[in-house]
Amino acid sequence: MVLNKIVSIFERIGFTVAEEREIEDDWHNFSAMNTPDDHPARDMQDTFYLKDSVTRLLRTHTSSVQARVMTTSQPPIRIIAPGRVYRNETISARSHCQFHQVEGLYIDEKVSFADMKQTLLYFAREMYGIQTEIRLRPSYFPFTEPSAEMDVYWGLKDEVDHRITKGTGWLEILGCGMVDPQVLKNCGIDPDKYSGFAFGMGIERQAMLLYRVSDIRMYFENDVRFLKQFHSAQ
Ligand code: 2NL
Repeated sequence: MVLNKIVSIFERIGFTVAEEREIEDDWHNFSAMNTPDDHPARDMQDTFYLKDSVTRLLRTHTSSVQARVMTTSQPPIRIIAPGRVYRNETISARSHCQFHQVEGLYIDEKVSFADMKQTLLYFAREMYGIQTEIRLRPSYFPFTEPSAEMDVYWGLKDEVDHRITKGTGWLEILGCGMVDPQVLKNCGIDPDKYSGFAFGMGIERQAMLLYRVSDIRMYFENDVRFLKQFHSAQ
């Protein structure tokens, strides 16, 4: 199973799994993560709110898990948070309103961007093969600064490779960055003493790449002819 594979790669380097509720409040999902009140992600169009509620919602990412860990413990923190997340989106071959995500968080004294890059290179090589090359492109997330997206070199062996990499040979697999000092402060961690990195990835997306599944909707239709092709390692 793809999630088990991801989890065991990070467990080998000292990360532990953290799990939490799927129904969250807007503070843990958005405010703690530096997403202001007027941010479009908070809109009803993008987020499922519980009936007659303006504060209770289905979590849109598992950062809320990490917000809970940060507010209840002090560094060193080294966790991965897998779980189901929800977005109020139009369903297509590439995106669904429910999917699974793994986020990671590492906070300690003197954690650097180089630590992040080396950790994610290790992950990419364990996941996609020991020869895998990565590149980091500058990006933006409200909760990290600086932020980046990581691509792996997929190659251009056939027509499908050309299509999924848009002719570049590179494929985006995750987003990452140094935790914004304001996020640490929001959660009661002293940003003058501690720094950290975080990352997030869609699990269905990793599985689509590993097994060359072309349509994310296949995961939720429960067609046994599709599901039978995958056997859990445990
Ligand atoms: C993506 C990008 C990301 C994070 C998630 C995070 C969590 C905490 C603090 C700061 Cl507690 N950041 N999470 C950071 C960068 C990217 O996800 O593309 N996910 C599917």
